Amino acid sequence: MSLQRGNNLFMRHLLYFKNARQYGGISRNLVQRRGLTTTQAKRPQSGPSTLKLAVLGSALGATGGTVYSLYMNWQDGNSHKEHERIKPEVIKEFPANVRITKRFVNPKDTSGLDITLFQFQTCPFCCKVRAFLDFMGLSYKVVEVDAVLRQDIKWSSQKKVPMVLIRQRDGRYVQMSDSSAIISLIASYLNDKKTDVGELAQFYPTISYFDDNLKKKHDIMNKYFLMYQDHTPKGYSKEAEETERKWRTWADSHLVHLISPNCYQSLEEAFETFEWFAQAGEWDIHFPRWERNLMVYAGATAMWGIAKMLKKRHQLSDDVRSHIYDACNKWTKELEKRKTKFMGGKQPNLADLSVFGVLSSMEGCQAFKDCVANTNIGEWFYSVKQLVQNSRGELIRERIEGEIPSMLNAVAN
Ligand SMILES: N[C@@H](CCC(=O)N[C@@H](CS)C(=O)NCC(=O)O)C(=O)O
Repeated sequence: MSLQRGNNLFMRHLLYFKNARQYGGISRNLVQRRGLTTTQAKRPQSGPSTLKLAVLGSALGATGGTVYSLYMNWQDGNSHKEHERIKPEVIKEFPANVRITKRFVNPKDTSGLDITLFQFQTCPFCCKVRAFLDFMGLSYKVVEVDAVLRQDIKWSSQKKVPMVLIRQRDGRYVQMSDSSAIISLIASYLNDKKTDVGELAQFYPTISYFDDNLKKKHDIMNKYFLMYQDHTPKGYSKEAEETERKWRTWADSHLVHLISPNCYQSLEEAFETFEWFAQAGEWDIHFPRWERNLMVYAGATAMWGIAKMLKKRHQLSDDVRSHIYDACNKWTKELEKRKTKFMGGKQPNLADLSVFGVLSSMEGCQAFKDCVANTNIGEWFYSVKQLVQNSRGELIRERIEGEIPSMLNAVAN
């Protein structure tokens, strides 16, 4: 769009320049300013003065055009002020009283990154981020946030998870929200470690806009774009980049909206789902009993209600399973068409990791079991899972004393 706007300005500039020469408007003013009469000006001119006038006219035309362009640019440059554009937050010190619940430590991680992920274990957006961090073999800390009370993100103005704090070179921490922006930021850094992660984060500001219903919304700019600058990875084609972006967008704009209506379609399924969340999120050991139960009962009831609303919003029929089966089939058909194991070819790319992450959020739910039984998603899903697990760091639980219940070890795998 900016390119088009630039072209328009260029055309306007050219037209102005052309008009000034053709109709002599500027030249006439110049003549008057220099104290000549119009009669004098109209006198037949000898060769050199006509040329001089033409040159002066052209110069003024060009200057006028440039000033006009600059004015238009200045106006365009200010138009964004109708909306906000907020840079990522940078905080001086790691927030006090934040409870790190676990760490993944990979001795092979040479990124030098110090990442803390604030998450809900089974939130599809958080699962996406973890799938990416694990696949990349990164070490990171996890703060399991209580979905109801959210004590561990009280310090933050940003109330959604996933959110990360990443240590910059100057020792401060840059805060990034939105699963796709987090993935793009870290992937950009891994591609070119020379640029500080805090500097790269500036490419992902939050902007506000108005949706179709004139409701003010916020989003992160460039969230599906990697900032390669001068270091585009070898063998990367425009087509591959675009395909990756397309399916990453699909994971966020379509696939993810099928999760809640499927996992909470009845109150019974909602409780079952939350019991799986409690198990996967290790709520029994991270939170007191009352808090764990509050999360299960309040969460399941709330989500059962919310899922009905979401079903309507995303125009899903009562047969919600059919929509998620369609989505799984769409994905596997695309792989068949491409004749590749993964969307990234022989290895998963960010689209594979995003789709895998979203689906893994419901791995313990009936909805996922039904997807595996009724579509071909299983083969691809378990291949990605294997690779993600193979490159994941070692799990170290921070706040657990005594023996870890065996069921939790099973969940970690
Ligand atoms: N677009 C965001 C969505 C994040 C999001 O909606 N997270 C949910 C958890 S699954 C949340 O924190 N909701 C709390 C709230 O909306 O207050 C992303 O990709 O990270």
